[in-house]
Amino acid sequence: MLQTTAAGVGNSQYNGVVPLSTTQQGDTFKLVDPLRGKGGLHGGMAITNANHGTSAGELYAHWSNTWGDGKQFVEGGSTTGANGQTAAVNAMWGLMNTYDMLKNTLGWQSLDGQNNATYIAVHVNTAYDNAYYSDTCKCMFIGDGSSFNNLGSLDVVGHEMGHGVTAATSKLLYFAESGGLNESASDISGEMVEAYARAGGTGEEIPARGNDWMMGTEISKSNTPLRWMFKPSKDGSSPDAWSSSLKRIDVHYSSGPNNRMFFFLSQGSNADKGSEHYSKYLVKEPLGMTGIGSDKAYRIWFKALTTKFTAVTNYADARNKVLAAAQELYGMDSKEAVAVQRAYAAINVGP
Ligand code: ASN
Ligand code: ZN
Repeated sequence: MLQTTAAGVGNSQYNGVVPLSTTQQGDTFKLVDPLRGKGGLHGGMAITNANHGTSAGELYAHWSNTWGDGKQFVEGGSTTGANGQTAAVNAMWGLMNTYDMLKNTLGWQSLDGQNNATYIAVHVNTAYDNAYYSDTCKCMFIGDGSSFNNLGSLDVVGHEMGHGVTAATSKLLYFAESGGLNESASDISGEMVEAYARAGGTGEEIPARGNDWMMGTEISKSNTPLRWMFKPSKDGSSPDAWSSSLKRIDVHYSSGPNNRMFFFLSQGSNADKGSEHYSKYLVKEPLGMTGIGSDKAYRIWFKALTTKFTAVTNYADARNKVLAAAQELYGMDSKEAVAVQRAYAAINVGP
């Protein structure tokens, strides 16, 4: 049967009413976006319904092109209907914005740079409190949450898609320091998606402001993020700076110093951010520095991650390669290259 692209509307849980591209077949609409990514299992970026199983499940199909009620999925259905589509809207909004951010700002197509479509399965398992990327299917799985809200916030989807980019490029091993950098690459991705989407999702630059520099604020039921990029130690487990014991801790904690480096690179290390919520955590570093903004910071980071890092890149190697990327993009003695050195020095890596 003929399939056509149809404009749809979704009621998301965290971002209000959002536009969606859907695929119409007869009088059903699937959450397949043929405008973003080619091929794959579904012929475009798609959201599937695992329906509480652990495999990716069936594509959503529905009689209308209006999706979800914007409320947390509860066992057995959505809060006002029986379809649980809000989780699919959340996931598609994150997926669309990640795709658009990478393409419109960096010219990077899909996760692998080759524009191969990916998809996200929602309602994975029962009351599942996690989300993850699988390099086997090159797709993502998102839980409904139990101690968390639905895990499909912009930063979490951007984080998981970031794992797809890393898996297709440097392949940073998921343990020791390379694992911390892998996790940090995903946290950076999550925050850049958040900033990009909040600014309208169409620009060619990542705005300097707009994201909260905390991972998972919205999915928390107590408004407590999973990670604080500007002050990683606020979680009680992540160090703020590199040390030789970093290689022995969980990758979700050894990501902390690099997250903080990226925050400094983008926003600077001085408490000059007026009323923004993180300003109170910005102490003047020994190497006090001015940020270069998220757009430049992310271009530099992304170039290093995708063209210079290897599977065994550690913090010292990352510092040299991020610096090389800054020098290639902006010049040997550019202020951007100096900012990279200062940002890494501020987390105890390099001179
Ligand atoms: N949500 C986690 C992550 O992407 C899953 C994991 O531990 N790999 O980091
Ligand atoms: Zn991760």
